[in-house]
Amino acid sequence: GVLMACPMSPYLEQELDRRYKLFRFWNVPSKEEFLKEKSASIRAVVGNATAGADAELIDALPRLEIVACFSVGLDKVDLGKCKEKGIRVSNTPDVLTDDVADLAIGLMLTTLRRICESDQYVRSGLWKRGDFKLTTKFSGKTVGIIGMGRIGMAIAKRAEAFSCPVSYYSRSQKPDTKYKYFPSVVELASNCHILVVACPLTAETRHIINREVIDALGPKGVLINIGRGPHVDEPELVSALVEGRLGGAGLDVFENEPEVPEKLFGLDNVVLTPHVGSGTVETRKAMADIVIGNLEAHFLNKPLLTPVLEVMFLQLGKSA
Ligand code: 8YV
Repeated sequence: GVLMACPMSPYLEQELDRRYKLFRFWNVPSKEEFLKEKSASIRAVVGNATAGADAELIDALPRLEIVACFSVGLDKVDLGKCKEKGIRVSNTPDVLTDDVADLAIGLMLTTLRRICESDQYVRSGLWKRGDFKLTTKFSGKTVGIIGMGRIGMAIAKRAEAFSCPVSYYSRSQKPDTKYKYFPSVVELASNCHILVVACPLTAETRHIINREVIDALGPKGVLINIGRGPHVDEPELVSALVEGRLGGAGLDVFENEPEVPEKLFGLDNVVLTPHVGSGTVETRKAMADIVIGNLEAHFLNKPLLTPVLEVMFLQLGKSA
């Protein structure tokens, strides 16, 4: 059997239903009862950015062999536990990179050019009473990126097309990029106009955007978050925006989704989207096909299409 942790894709559900005994974890009347009865028949968990496989779930599933994520982010999977128990893990990299980078640029444009607010201006008839206020130029603004991985690189490439000087912070300097490296987030924030969070969520990157970073970005600075909500100390962000200590924000992710701090709703220098970075028909289909491909490969004893742990341990110079 395959256990899907939460709803994520009707197409994926349909395809998994055709191939396996699919259990929908969100539909079971009692998770405890379900695990008592069915745990021995579950060999795979399908997770995403909302729910995955934490230590408790992994321990409750003695026959678990693979956690196949319908996401590139793995923060809902206890990777240490999976490694310890020899459970394979896969994600959906690459196919979503363009969409997430597109949305990051879209948030920059909509925040600086106030596109949502000006759309409202037209719809409400206010245009008839006078022209919309002037906004802020995007082209040429300095863009600082936290995390120069696949998504960070794709954002950088796009920002370059808008003549934006790009700099970045990551754990280590990338030998193969021409972008300026800053060894700390505060230095990066002090030296850019638009700061983008594009790194994985880990214990080290939790609240990587804190009061000090927000102050370094300053009243003309704009924060873009297409990573994870917990990258940001949200109450600090909200008070900085409310008090005008930060210029604006374009946010696709939040600390406690789908809850969004209501104080943000009244701010016109903020653009809010409901975690839709990868949310296109094309990309969600491609992500689902990768999940299916990984499960099929696994049950045929073949190498996974997009393995996670194997790759991580190779990078660390260890064997999987
Ligand atoms: C999804 C994501 O929103 O890839 C990620 O890390 O956050 C997303 O693509 C989510 O997993 C869709 O269910």
